[in-house]
Amino acid sequence: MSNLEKTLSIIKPDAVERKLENEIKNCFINSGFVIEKEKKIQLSKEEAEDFYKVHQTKPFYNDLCEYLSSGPIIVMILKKDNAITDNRKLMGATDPKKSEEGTIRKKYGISIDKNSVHGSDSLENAKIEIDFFFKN
Ligand code: IDP
Ligand code: MG
Repeated sequence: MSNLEKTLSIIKPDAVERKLENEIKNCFINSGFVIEKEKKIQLSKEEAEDFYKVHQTKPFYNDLCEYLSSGPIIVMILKKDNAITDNRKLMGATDPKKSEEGTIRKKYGISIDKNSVHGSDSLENAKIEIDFFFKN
């Protein structure tokens, strides 16, 4: 049975800065994802804090929000069967040093904070995150 899902993906500032946008998009496309919507934006610090508010008690929260708002990002709605789980697999572990061969974070990630991509971690968060960026 099919299980068509949408997930929210972000190409983070470290990857946009290194001009990896098209290479990373091709990783998604070659793995069967359809990029349903996309836009290039730069978040304010306050918007980044709002987006990452689930992490507000973490010691790295301030650095994380500074970083996400430090330069342009590409936000995308990716569509595919089992998009949420499959995108998490394709991204690899949060820390690029621990991610598997062939994953986006293994290929392009620099460090645990500059790990090139974000992807929603659940159906519920995918809906919240898609609304965050694409609700008019
Ligand atoms: P995820 O991006 O793999 O879902 P989360 O645990 O949701 O990972 O963390 C959100 C982001 O916060 C990560 O992508 C990473 O950039 C950053 N982060 C997570 N853990 C640490 C840490 O221990 N030190 C610094 N940054 C971290
Ligand atoms: Mg997460």
